[in-house]
Amino acid sequence: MKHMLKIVVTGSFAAGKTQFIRSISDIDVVDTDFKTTTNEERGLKSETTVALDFGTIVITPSLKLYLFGTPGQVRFDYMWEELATGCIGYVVLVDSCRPAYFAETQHLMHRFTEITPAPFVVAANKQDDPAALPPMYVRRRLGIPAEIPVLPCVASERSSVKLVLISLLKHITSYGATSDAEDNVVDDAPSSHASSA
Ligand SMILES: Nc1nc2c(ncn2[C@@H]2O[C@H](COP(=O)(O)OP(=O)(O)OP(=O)(O)O)[C@@H](O)[C@H]2O)c(=O)[nH]1
Ligand SMILES: [Mg+2]
Repeated sequence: MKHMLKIVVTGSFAAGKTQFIRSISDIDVVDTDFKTTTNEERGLKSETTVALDFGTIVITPSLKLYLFGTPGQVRFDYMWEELATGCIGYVVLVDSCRPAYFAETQHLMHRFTEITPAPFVVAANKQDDPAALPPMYVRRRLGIPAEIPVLPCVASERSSVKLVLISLLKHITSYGATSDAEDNVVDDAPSSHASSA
C-alpha cells in the first residue's frame, strides 16, 4: 500500500454520515454512537455520534482511504478541527428530505472552510426517499457555487457511496489543490515508492 489518504465525512445531525461509512468500509467500523438525549433528537433517531466514525476502503492496490465521520451536532463541534487535520478533502452530507436543517448545514460548511483549505463535494443524501429534494434544488437552497460538485447519494448503498468518494478524488485532482493534498499524503512505503512530485 503506497498512499493512505484521509477523507472526512461531515454534515448536520442525522444526515447519514455513520451510514455512509458503514456502507463502504472494508473493516468493521469504529463508531461512537450513544443514545440521543433531547426530545427533538429522540424524535428523529435513537442514537447519535458523539466523537467520530472510522472506516477504511482500498480504492486501488496503491491507494487506501481513511474515512473519518464527524459528529453532526454543533454541541460536539470541537471534534471537527481535530478530525479535519491532515484531510485531503471532505464530503458534506445533506439530508435532502429535511430542508429545516439546511441553515445548520450552511453554518457547518462555513466553519469547515475556516478549519481546512481542503476541497469538498456535497452529497445530497437519501435520494431513495420520495421526499428527497433533487441535487439541483439542494444546490440552489444551500447556495453552492457551480464549481463545487453536488452529487446524488444513497448512503445505505455501497455503489452510491463509492461514486461520491470517486467524485471527491476527481474533484481534488482537478482543484489544483494537489500541493495541499500531497502535503497530507502519508507514505507507508519505502522511499523508492515515494512520489516524485
Ligand atoms: N432513506 C434513507 N435513509 C438513510 C440514508 N442514509 C441514512 N439514513 C437514515 O438516516 C438516519 C440517520 O443516519 P446516521 O447515519 O445515523 O446519521 P448521522 O449523520 O451519522 O447522524 P449523527 O451522528 O447523529 O449526526 C438513520 O435512520 C439512517 O438509517 C439513505 O441514504 N436513505
Ligand atoms: Mg453519526
